[in-house]
Amino acid sequence: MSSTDTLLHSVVNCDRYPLHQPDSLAWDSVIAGIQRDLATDGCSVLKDFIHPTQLPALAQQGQQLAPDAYYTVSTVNVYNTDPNQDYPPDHPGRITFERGNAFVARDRIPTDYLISQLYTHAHFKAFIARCFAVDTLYELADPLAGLCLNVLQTDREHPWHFDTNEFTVSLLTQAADHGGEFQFFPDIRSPDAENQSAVHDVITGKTPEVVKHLNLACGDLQLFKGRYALHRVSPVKGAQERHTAIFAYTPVPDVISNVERTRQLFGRVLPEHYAAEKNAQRRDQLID
Ligand SMILES: O=C(O)CCC(=O)C(=O)O
Ligand SMILES: [Fe+2]
Repeated sequence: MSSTDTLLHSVVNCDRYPLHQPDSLAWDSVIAGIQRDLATDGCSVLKDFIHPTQLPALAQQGQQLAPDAYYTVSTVNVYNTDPNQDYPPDHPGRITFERGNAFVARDRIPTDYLISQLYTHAHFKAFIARCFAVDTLYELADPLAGLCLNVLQTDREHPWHFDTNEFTVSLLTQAADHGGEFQFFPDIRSPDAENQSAVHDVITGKTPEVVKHLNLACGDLQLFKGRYALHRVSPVKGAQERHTAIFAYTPVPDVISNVERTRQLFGRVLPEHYAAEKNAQRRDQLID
């Protein structure tokens, strides 16, 4: 077994998810199931993805990182745009929430931590790419985003929003005692249609029956189309923080987040962000 396979076997539950055998029949069959979930639900949960022997280390490394998160409570709308701009009266962009989750940036996460090893592993990236039916997925070139730990303390929530990134991959490293539930409405918008009235109804609680709920455990991996699904994490209750590793990949290389968003999420901006802003191009016309 090569050293990269040994690493994979020690971190991932390879009996169930044969990442070490790309293009094998077993690999294809697991991926076919995930693609079916993504097509029907916009989301797939890979239960027990992490090898059971690693769960204590996974949680403990998250606890070690959490104090390094950028803690701030901000007023946001679903699009993470300025809610005071000129939106029409019933536009969901006018509705605001308190965003209280905190991110640990990539440059604070040691490269030998489990989540770093996974994020950068060639077999993991190839597997995730195939799940989302793209040829290649790249790590962000962003020194802060790309790999983050999302920390939700007691009474904090990550309110309704869309992601900037099309593909979202997350791993629960510590569940809350109560609350902290992931909720979503898949494919509520598409690159050609915002579907604002449905968004408005979900975020104002008029249509609770259309919202899906996930029951995640430590070590479950979640694949998700977060640019088109409206989603949130409900308020955490009880003393234990909720932690998730967020792995962001893109189908094109060299992606770096914009200056404003970087400042909002991490409370700091690096020279790479300013440099990238000069060459920024939009890939769709969605609000954001
Ligand atoms: O922590 C989670 O489960 C979801 C995080 C999320 O939606 C995000 O980081 O955009
Ligand atoms: Fe999100």
